[in-house]
Amino acid sequence: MQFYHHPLSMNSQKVRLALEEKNIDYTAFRVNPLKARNLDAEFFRQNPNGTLPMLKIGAHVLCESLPILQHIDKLNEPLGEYKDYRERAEEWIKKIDEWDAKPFTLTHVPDRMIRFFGKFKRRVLIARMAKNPDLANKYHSKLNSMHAMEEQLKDTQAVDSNRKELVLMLDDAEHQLAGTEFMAGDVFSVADAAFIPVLARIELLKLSEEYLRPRPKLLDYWERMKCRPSYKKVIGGYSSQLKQLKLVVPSICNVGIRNVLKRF
Ligand SMILES: N[C@@H](CCC(=O)N[C@@H](CS)C(=O)NCC(=O)O)C(=O)O
Repeated sequence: MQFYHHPLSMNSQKVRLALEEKNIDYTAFRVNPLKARNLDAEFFRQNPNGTLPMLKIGAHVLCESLPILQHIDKLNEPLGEYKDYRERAEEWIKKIDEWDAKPFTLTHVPDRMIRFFGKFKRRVLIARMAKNPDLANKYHSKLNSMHAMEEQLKDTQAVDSNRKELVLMLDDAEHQLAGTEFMAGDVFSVADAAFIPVLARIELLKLSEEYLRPRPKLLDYWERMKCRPSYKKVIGGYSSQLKQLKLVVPSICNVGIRNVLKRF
């Protein structure tokens, strides 16, 4: 099983947490979307969305985190007594998947940074289109989806309703955690693997005071989840500012140099 991911990609984190919690053997390949490696023809040909995560099982390729999670959950033993909570866990992973973290994240990232990486990505897409005519349509769709996201970010109502969706999901989680220790019951399930990265994203963006502090059950759950070896391996290892800088600064340098040399 080959797993293509990036440590800061929320959807990759969901899948990797599930793989770790289930003790499944996999080979991990890091693909850096900041350097537009997800747009390399070799990767793009297998996953024309150019998104992470991607899971390869022999010749079979899965490109969306929700079906990947569902697939992983069926392997070996279910997580804990997950069998008893299957329906609730399934509801949660779908609900979490429906919330698009991109607008929320991007509205908390400096504009200059978004413009810097966005301009580079567009140039890479255009260069790839010319070099790989067989993929031109797919690259074009990717350009369109980038454009749609930029428009969404300008639409304050859309951004606000995306934020409200998150608030509702956190309220539901608070309600759930008042009755159970984990998201789908009293044992760790795939619902927790999907939800932990959402909380990690809130913390990464330094928004815990606003979103987590007012929800005591959620806060307690979050502290418990951070003690798990899977969290420490998948997310905790990258949660310090120094580690994040180590991931992001070389990408900024790489993109800056390629912009100057026009190497896309
Ligand atoms: N619906 C997809 C979304 C995947 C997604 O947007 N992944 C982000 C990282 S978390 C990504 O690959 N971004 C780079 C890009 O879209 O170019 C899933 O759940 O797998």
